[in-house]
Formats: sequence, C-alpha cells, structure tokens
Amino acid sequence: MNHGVNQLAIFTGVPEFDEPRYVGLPNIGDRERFFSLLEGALDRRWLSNGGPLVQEFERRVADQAGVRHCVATCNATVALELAIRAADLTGEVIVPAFTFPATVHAVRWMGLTPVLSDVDPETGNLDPAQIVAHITPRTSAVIGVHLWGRPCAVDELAAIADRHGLTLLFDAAQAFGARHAGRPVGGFGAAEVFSFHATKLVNAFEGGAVVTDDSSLAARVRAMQNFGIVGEDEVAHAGTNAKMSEAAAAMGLASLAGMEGFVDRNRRNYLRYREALAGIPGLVVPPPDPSVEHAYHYVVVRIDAGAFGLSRDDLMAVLRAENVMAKRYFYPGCHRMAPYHADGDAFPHTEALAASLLTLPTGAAVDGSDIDRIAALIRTAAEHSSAVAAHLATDGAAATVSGLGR
Ligand code: T4K
Repeated sequence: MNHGVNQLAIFTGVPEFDEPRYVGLPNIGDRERFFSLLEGALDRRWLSNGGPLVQEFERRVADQAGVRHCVATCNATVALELAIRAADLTGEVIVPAFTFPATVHAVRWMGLTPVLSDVDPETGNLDPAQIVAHITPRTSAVIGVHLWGRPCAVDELAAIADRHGLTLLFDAAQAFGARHAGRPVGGFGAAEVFSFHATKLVNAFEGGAVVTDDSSLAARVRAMQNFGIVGEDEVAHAGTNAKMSEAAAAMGLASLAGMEGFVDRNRRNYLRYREALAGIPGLVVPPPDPSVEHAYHYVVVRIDAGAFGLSRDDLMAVLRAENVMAKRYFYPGCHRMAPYHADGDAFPHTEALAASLLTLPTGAAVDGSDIDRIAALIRTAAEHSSAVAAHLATDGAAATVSGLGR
C-alpha cells in the first residue's frame, strides 16, 4: 500500500483499482423485496397514476420526514418546479450560487429570475447575513439547499422570510434522513423537496418528492403533477406529468428498507477516511457537526493547494488515473455557468469552495481497505507533490481531467 511516487498511475499507466470506484454508486436495497413488489405491480396491472406502491412510498417518506403530506414525483428537479408553481412564486427567487444546477434551473424554467447569493465559507450553505442584501420588492421567495445533506440555517432563514413576507422552500435533494435540532428535514419552510435519484441515499432509479404540512399546497402539487386533474376529470390547474411509476416506488420501498444499513456504512466510511487522511498538510476532512445529523452520503475533502502542494484538480487527475472517480461537486459554481453568468468576484466563498472541494467515493463503492488504498495514494501525491505537479504540467493530464471518464 505504500507507493513510491513512480508507482502512481499518472507515471505508469497502471491504475491501483481494476474497476472504477465511483462517487454515487447506487445503494441497492433488498433485491428480493424489490422483485416481489414489482411482481405485485405486474400482477395487479397497475403501473402508474398513484398506484398502491406509490401511495405506500409516500406514507413512508412522510413518516420519515415528520410531515402530513408527501407527493412522489419522477425526479426532484420537477418536484422543485411543482413546488415553485404551486406556491405561486413570482419575480425573483434567492438561491445559493453553490449548488447543483437543478436548484437554479427550476426557478428559471418556471419563468422566474433566480438571484444567486454567496454561501457560508465553511458549510457551503446559504449565508442568512448575505441574502438580505438581495431582497428587492420583486423578491417572492428564498430556496435554501441542505448541501451534502447538512441542514442549512433553517431558523435564521425562516426569521428573514417572515420579516420580509417571503415564501421559504428547501431543496432537500441531498438531505433525506437528515435532522436539524432533532427535527427531521422535510418539515421546514412551506415545503421541501427530496431526490430519490439513483445516486442518492435512498433511490427509486429516478424519483423525487414534495413534502409539506400545508394541505392546500400539497393538493395543488398533487393535481399539477397529474396534468392539473382533480378527481376524475376536472382540470383545476395548468399541469404537467411528473408522476412516479410503480416500478420506481418498488425500488424506493426496497431502498428505504435498507436505509439504516446505508447510513451505518457511510458513517464507517467517513470515519475511516478521517483516520486514514489525518495529518496530511493542506487536506481537511471536515469534522462532524454535533448540532446536525445527516447520512454522511458524501465524503468531501478540502484541499488548500498552497499547503498540500497540488491543486484540487491535480489531485483529481492523480486519483482518476488510479480509477478513483472523485468528483469536483459543485464546480464551477452556478454563477459561472452559461445561463447564469455573473461576476465571480461577487461570490468569493462559492469560488473558494468550487476550487478546493473534492468528493471521494463512499457508500457501496468502497470498503475499508479501498479507503486505506485511496488515502495512501493521496498521501503519496502530497509527499511528492513537486514531482507530481511537474509531471502533470508536462503531460497535460490535468487539462484532460474532465475527460478521464465518469
Ligand atoms: N438539487 C440538488 C441540490 C441536487 O443535488 C440534485 C441532484 C437535484 C436538485 C436534482 O435531483 P434529481 O432531479 O436528479 O432527482 C448526480 C445526480 O444525477 C443528481 O441527482 C445529483 N443531484 C447530483 C449531486 O449528482 P451527476 O451529474 O454527478 O451524475 P453522474 O451521472 O455523473 O453520476 C455521478 C456518479 O455516480 C458517476 O461517477 C457514476 C455514478 N453512477 C451514476 C449512476 C446514475 C453509478 O455508478 N450508477 C448510476 O446508475 O449528478
């Protein structure tokens, strides 16, 4: 496991791992339960449109989130759009610059203006102190994101929203199962949105949900996700088709059954990474925050290029050559994406996070020994950073990093 620098794959072309170790390798729950639920759907000949599996999934998600209503959808992006539409948002909506683009797209796709706000330099979540400056007479709402599954500053955001008469929504795509001050994520703001995409803690192949305690909001979301139809054939709203299928709900239910085990494995992985990466100058594995509970679904490390000796992108190039498919979520920040291009200087914390964070494979993708091997590779790269940097510069490997596979 101790590598000489010349054994790194950037020099030899021989990767440490024969098979890629992915960030986001799906958790597969109880296969037998999945197949038996699927058989049931086939036997019933009821495949979509609010069938019994979707209803059961919605009850289970609502219970987990501690809310009265859950409307399951085909994905979280459309769930966000439905929540925005059903909450009657208008004009400008404040969103973090550091998030997956779906948060910002949902606002724009609904014909509204996303107003990007910089984030807290430590947590990457919306910084309540900064959003006030973005509030104008046209602002109708704030959408907080619980980045990496870590609840954002829900109480401070709620106080600001109340004071300014704004609607508060949460993009909880990454935060199913998380808690803030002992309360499950899902019950904050007017509504929250979960993702059950394949790469998430609990997955339904593709899936999402709007959860809320507001009965009338839930009724509007439910109608709008089924073409605006209320009852059998009355069309009460303009709507879309955002329904979850029975096959997706079968996967979601099987996945939910395995949730505790997934969280345990993630927590073990996170602790193993923390131990194995300890003491490397310029590399921080953020410590757990005792005030929040989350699923450790992402292991995110921060690279201070000066102290580490390599940039985050250089380290990613080193790891990808070893078949460790680390990702630079959420590079380059939404303010640098073509549809939202804005002056980078206005987002110094987003810029710093986008340049320094690296997400490492966890969950089902790795076991303890894999983590030790990944950590050893990182340590070798750090110890020989000058040779690695010189090689990457001449080889142009860093420039092709995004082409090194998925
Ligand atoms: N809001 C936030 C804050 C979000 O993070 C997301 C989604 C959304 C909203 C929207 O939710 P959805 O509409 O998707 O329900 C992935 C996911 O596609 C996306 O759901 C997720 N966030 C985001 C953080 O990660 P990419 O572009 O990284 O996907 P991709 O294809 O590169 O997959 C990531 C890794 O997972 C790859 O290295 C390969 C591995 N993988 C992926 C899939 C799909 C597998 O091993 N097996 C698989 O089946 O977005």
